[in-house]
Amino acid sequence: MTDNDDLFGGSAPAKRAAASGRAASARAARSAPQGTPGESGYDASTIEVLEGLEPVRRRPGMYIGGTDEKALHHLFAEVIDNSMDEAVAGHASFIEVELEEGGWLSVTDNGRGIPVDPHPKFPKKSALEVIMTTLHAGGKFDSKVYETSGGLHGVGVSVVNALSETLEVEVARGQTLYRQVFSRGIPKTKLETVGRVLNRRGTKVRFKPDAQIFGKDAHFLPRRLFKMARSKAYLFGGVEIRWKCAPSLLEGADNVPAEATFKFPNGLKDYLLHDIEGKELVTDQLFSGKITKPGSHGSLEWAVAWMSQEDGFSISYCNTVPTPEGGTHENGLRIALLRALRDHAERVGQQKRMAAVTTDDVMATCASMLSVFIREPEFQGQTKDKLATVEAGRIVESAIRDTFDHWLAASPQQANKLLDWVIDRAEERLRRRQEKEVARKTATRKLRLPGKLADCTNAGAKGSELFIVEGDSAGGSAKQARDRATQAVLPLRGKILNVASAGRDKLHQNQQISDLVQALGCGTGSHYKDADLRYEKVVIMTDADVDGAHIASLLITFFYRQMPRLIDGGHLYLAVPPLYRLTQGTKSAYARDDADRDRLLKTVFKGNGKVEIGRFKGLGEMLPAQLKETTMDPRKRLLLKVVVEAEARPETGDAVERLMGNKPEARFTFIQERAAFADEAALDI
Ligand code: 28G
Repeated sequence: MTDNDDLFGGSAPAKRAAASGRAASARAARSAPQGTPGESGYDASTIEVLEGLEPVRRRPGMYIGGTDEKALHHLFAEVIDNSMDEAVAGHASFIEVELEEGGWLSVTDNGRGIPVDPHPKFPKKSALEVIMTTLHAGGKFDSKVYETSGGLHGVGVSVVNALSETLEVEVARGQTLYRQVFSRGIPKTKLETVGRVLNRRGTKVRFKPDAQIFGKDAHFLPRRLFKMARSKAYLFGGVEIRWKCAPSLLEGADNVPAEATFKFPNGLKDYLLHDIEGKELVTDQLFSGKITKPGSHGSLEWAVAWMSQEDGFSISYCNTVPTPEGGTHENGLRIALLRALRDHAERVGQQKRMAAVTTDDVMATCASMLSVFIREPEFQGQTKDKLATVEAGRIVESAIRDTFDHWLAASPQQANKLLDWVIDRAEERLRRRQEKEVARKTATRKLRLPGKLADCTNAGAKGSELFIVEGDSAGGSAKQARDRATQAVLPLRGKILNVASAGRDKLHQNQQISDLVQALGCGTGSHYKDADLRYEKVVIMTDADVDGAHIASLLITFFYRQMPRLIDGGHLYLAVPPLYRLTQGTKSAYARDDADRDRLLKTVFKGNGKVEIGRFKGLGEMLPAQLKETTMDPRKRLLLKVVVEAEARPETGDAVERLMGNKPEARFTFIQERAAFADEAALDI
């Protein structure tokens, strides 16, 4: 709201008051010059006149949070809160609320009555008129009394006046009845003396909200008013609330009587018992209490119960105004309950199990009600529904901790039941968190699959295949050619790292290798787990040329060194893509190498005219349909299984080291020894 200070005219205190409610106006006014107190202890000069009501009508939302149903009912809260102030201060014992036909609502208290003596600065105006027609002029500056003020609450009855089509005030004071009528904040009559009254005192405000502001269909809801009124009686045991509602308005409103009287000397305890009626409890006794400090500073009342089948709730109030967002007082309660339970756990040797318990565990199934009375409360939050006064937290915490200590000590059986209950809640929470973590880990493991992997949709390893493909373009063809359900494709760019000559660090830093390891899911080296392998077959699919052969040998080396059991398990295969396509008229066939080509020429295509021979430069050159037909389709393809034969085992390790290891001399020797066998085709580049 402070951002909008410039929207308000008037003095600096006026701006401040407008920004933060009546508490601010009270502070501003306390430093104003004091007049001579009159016989009632009140002098109209203590009222600092702030400003007129035009801003309220212009921007109602700034004062009551909107113009919706909630805002409408806020008018009632504002009026009844003024009566509650009078009651809590000990000057009123009852409050009457009446909803009439035609949308009129009236609130009456038997307090001292709003002062009617003339205002010194405006001798023609009464204090009442000033209170009713100026913003924030209604502060009670005597700091011995409560104020409901704060945030949107306590904006003052003048706001209600400004937003009412008509508002009538009656004041019975000094055995005289006074009356004044306003319309949209403007006096319609002077303050009139109606006559003498002998057994009436206090204030009555009767008003009809302005349809221009709230809309012509807006109306008070009996059920809502009824509950608001009743809660006030629970919150202050010293007040009686009388409810009356025109029966014609009660059609459809279930459980709202036309007339009722509320007085709850047991206050919040009764409130909570009413709220949790029929619910199964952990301990058969409530934990409730009330601390009233003389001088009415820092009083509090609370009632707490633990339910065994229900989620908990916390309802709190400050000066009988609801604080649905909690705040310092609620935090004080939570901490007090936890700390007292900790102390108890220590006494019974359960501190270890108790260590994990948090306030959330304590409150999880706890039904709590807390009401504090403090002077000049401060509120925060968007809707000013949260108590911010730090002192309130301290008062609540120390008071409740002490009393809860006693409560626990007085009934060890109950105390232990409760202790077990909260510890169970904490353990359950930890268990749930762990389950969630495991679930998330599984999820992220899935998510951490390399981006280039086109995984198959079948979940299990059984029947699924991973094609490791050379190059992105071949990868693209393979992705189109595959059977999505069972075949996954991982394209690798260029030559992969030679694991036989690279150090461990390099191995772990290599993106291609780590993509491959992640896609397989089975781990490497001593961490290899066959059960975690995500595919039944791992197929190396490279071009049918020397580069392809090199890449294949690098991959086989990787598997041999890092996942020998994958090879032993018979999971590793080489795809055999064709090198040639032979066509003769409508007849066509594929040949995987020169020998195959010659064989086909001599058999299938023998004699019948010219045979066209096409040579694939790489897998990427093949149409997806061709790739599927020749290399990937399980019904037509040829796969070579990579095996290390038992009798060749010792030499294999040796050969891999010699050919792929980091000693070029060894490789050179090998090549020299075999040079005679090297066939020209193999050197064809
Ligand atoms: C019926 C609907 C709402 C109220 C009172 C009583 C006094 C009061 C209200 O005084 C001005 C300025 C600072 C104290 C207080 C009367 C003291 C002596 C009151 C209400 C006075 C406001 N005599 N009852 N305002 N302050 N009931 N009910 O509004 O010094 S408002």
